Amino acid sequence: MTTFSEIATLLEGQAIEVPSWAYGNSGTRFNVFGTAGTPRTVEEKLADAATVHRFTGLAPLVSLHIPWDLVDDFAALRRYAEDLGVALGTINSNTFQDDDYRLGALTHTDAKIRQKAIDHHFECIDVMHATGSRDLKIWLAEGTNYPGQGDLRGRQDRLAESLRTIYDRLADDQRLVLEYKFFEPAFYHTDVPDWGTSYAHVAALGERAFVCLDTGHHAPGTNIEFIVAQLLRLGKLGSFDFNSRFYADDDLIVGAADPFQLFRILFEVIRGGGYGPDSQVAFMLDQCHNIEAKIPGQIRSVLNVQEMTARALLVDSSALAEAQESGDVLLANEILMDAFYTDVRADLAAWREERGLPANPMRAYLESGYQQQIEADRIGGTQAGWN
Ligand code: AOS
Ligand code: ZN
Ligand code: ZN
Repeated sequence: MTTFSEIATLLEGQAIEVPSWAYGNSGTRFNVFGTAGTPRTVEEKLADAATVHRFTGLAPLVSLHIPWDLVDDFAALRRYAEDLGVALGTINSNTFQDDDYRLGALTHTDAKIRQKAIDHHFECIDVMHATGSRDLKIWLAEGTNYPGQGDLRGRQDRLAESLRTIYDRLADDQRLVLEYKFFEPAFYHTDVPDWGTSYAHVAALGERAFVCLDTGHHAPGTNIEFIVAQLLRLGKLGSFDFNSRFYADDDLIVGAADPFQLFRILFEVIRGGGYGPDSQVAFMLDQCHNIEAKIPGQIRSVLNVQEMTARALLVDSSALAEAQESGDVLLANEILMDAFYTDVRADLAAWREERGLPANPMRAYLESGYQQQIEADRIGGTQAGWN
């Protein structure tokens, strides 16, 4: 059995990217609840994200969404973030809130609408130059609701052409990550429904195009860690959108619904070389805190990722390989489960203290007075949300 002290240094440098929209209001189509202290501006979202990083040491990057986080001067926003101790990360495009895209954006039959969606991505790339972001993340809400509504094949061809135009606009140090989702908002077919479709497109684009795996975007029962292993094997896993789900795309706190699944995913990430200083994989959260407090919700999330990373690092990989090769089914399973069942919370608390971080970031935040301060300060204005 590997011990915690053997993996302690491997936990250093873990960087989780938090989404700006996690700090704004969100909800379901039934209601969006407002909460006291919710940011009104991008700067206030960054301040909250920087607070998560200050208490955990785990979240040095903030992912932005265009147009929700549109500002006049992104270079100034970058300096503002850096002064707070965080950097601006992935830029997310949005082709799902414009009436023009009712029947598609990058796949639309009308060349003018396709060009409008392409131009939006060009704008995102301009933002990336100012923010210093590496990744352009594309999630498409495109698809159809009824059989026969669209030409499935023609839509793929138009998508490939639009993606090519966007990809060719990227600078040499920028990447495109293409997210897939099996349904919603379209209910019959989705144009990028699965990792295979995303892989086919990014493989055709070139070496700076990758797949984004959102853990909530699969049919129930899907073996997500297998997809992780396969994409890493192919060199095409670019990023995660971590969250957890009970039913569909629930966007709940990562590790809340199924910590064992998160452990299995992280084990394959480590096994496949996706973890550590040389990794190409961005560990993003894609979550919404509809009813719970948002900053503690994000603190809990990054701690859950760290905890399951530590447990996955504890797997005795040489003993596991030996058991696998000798065909010892039960021993191999036991070795994996031993690591999963190891409670690392006390070790992680000590690890944090040694590094000048609070042993219990959640409690330290609640006692810090930050929440009371933002609730007192953020009066008036319009609270940020999915707009
Ligand atoms: C939508 O279901 C996806 O998960 C996207 O990543 C989405 O764009 C994100 O939640 C907000 O930008
Ligand atoms: Zn996502
Ligand atoms: Zn989603």
